[in-house]
Amino acid sequence: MFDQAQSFIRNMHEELNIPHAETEARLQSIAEEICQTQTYRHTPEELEYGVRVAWRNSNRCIGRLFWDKLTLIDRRHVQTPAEFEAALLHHIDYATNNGKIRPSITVFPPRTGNCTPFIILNDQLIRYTSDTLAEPVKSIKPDITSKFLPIVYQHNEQLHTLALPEEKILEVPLHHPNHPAFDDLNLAWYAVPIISGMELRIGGITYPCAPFNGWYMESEIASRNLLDCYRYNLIEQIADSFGFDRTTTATYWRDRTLVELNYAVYHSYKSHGVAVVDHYTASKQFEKFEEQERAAGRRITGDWTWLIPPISPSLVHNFHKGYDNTYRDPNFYYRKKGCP
Ligand code: HEM
Ligand code: NRG
Repeated sequence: MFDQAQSFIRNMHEELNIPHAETEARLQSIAEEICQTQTYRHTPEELEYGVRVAWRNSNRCIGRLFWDKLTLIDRRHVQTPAEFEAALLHHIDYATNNGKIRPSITVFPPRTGNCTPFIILNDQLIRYTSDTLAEPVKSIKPDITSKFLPIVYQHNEQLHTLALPEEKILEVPLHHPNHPAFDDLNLAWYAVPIISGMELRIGGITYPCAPFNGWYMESEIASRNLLDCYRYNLIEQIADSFGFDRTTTATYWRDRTLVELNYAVYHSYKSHGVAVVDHYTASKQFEKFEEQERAAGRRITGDWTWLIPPISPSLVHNFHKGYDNTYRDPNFYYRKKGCP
């Protein structure tokens, strides 16, 4: 643990131009703390820098230009389910901000030894129910009828559920500026993606519960969530609402549906006052991030297979270059399934 702590503290102090004497003193105090307690506590400044660099190091994320604007909500002191639930609802409120979404992360207590105070089983705080998805949840809590999945979390080996108050969840009705028949499908998506199934690692400390959010890129909803055949699988209904001829592939009805749906999602979020980015702008922002990192003397890492957008990938610069997919800490990792 000390080696990882040392590497984190040295990088941080070098980047922030902290005097050498302070670095040595901090390392000495961490060494003593680890000797006495088998762990150490990040200062609020270390935690803030750590979460921001974890985002900067997220190889699959095209949104990293804004890495140093991430808001940290420090909830390492939370002990009871009531405090935990209040903190989750606060995150939803603070991040949503009536549509002017604030990239934020709430950090709950770290793992110490074998003890994990809180973990969330949902992969995002806000997710829709469906008949099949709702079954396992109903077996735990039969009275759940909400359109959103309850949050299921573990605390002291016990499972708890938190039903989300619907009025707290901002949603965007989907419409197409030129196709009223599309509006009649009455589709909608939630405003804020809040990833809750990943653990955060900083300087040898693991935070198994640290939900974070930014805003959506339009293609996450339009190209993937609504069209993937193993997701909502809506390509035929949506193509029909646009009036495309589905009798032959030669009409390009699938491709045209994908483009028009991305256009509809983007304009629906914009006209509803909810932050969203189109894939072309996101890619330009990522190019700027690459330049910024180069200028700061850092080598950027990335995962090409995730960085290219699932619409017109060859029209953006990412497609035409390679990325080094080495994982550097601080970073976010999937928790092993079934293992706190
Ligand atoms: C993945 C965009 C903010 C960390 C992604 C993906 C997109 C994206 C498009 C790929 C998702 C997929 O294909 O399923 C954005 C945008 C943001 C943003 C537009 C707006 C600010 C953030 C923030 C963090 C973050 C604030 C962390 C503090 C990640 C991570 C992944 C990811 C860890 C990989 C998730 C996984 O492996 O499942 N992001 N992101 N992003 N992003 Fe971001
Ligand atoms: N594709 C997923 C969300 C993954 C992360 N995307 C972001 N993250 N935009 C989906 O729900 O469609 N973020 O922190 O903003």
